[in-house]
Amino acid sequence: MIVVIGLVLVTVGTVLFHFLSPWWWTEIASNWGFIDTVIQITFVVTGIVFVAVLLFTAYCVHRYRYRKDRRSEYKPEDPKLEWWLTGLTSVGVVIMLAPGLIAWNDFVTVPEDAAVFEVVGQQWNWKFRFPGKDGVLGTSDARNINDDNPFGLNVDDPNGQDDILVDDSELHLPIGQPVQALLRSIDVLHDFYVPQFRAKMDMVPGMITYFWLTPIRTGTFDILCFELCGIGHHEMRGTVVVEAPEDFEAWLGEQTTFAQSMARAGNGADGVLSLVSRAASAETTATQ
Ligand SMILES: [Cu+2]
Repeated sequence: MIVVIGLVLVTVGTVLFHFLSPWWWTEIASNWGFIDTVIQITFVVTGIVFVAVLLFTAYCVHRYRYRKDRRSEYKPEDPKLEWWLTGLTSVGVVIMLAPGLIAWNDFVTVPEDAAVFEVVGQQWNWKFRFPGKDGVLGTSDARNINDDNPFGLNVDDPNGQDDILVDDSELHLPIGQPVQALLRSIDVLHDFYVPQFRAKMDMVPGMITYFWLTPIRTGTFDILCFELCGIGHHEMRGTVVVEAPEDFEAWLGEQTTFAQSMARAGNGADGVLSLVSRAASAETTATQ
């Protein structure tokens, strides 16, 4: 009897905890409400199975408890019951998987009016790039990466000259505008994740992955790396500020373009000085 009461208590306790728990999702800040719905459908299906299995076990423990005058019956197969179980399990699996396929299809089908920006992941920080006035991101190559060109843009690609470089872990996005995030890693696997957006995607060296979203709530949200990427993984964090379009434009206007950053690095006393100091530090490293 103790076992029966224990099983019933675990069932009731778990269901109550699910509904009364103070730990629920953060408030959603993107158009991906359907992804929450998909997870809730999974909760319902697995919840029903969980409750049914535990209560059935409790029932059996009680109903078929040991009695001296009773013997168990040997019944290795029951085709009718097996058909029922196979059928119900299939229905449950389809209910859980089908909405996910729809959500995934939406997630990777980028609307035509989506603006584009790039996220670059690197042990252990984030960088962002927006196309300039031409609306086109310049091409890049990991082999171009150096201190003056941390994004590895192709110097002679005209599309890249006006690209806006954000060499900082704070990203800004305008509210209400669909955006496509192009994701690039320049060392190991990372994963760009903003919990409030309900959106994340792996970043794989040598390839460009993507997803899209429309921010629907202003605020400042955490960006997390969601793929264990080395000893500093836990501190690979950033922030995304969702704000009014005019505030976003103002912020964008304060950033440096690729042409400006190259001009700064290559010309003038500043450029020469940085070259000298780099040569000096190379020497120190060599003599160490
Ligand atoms: Cu990472």
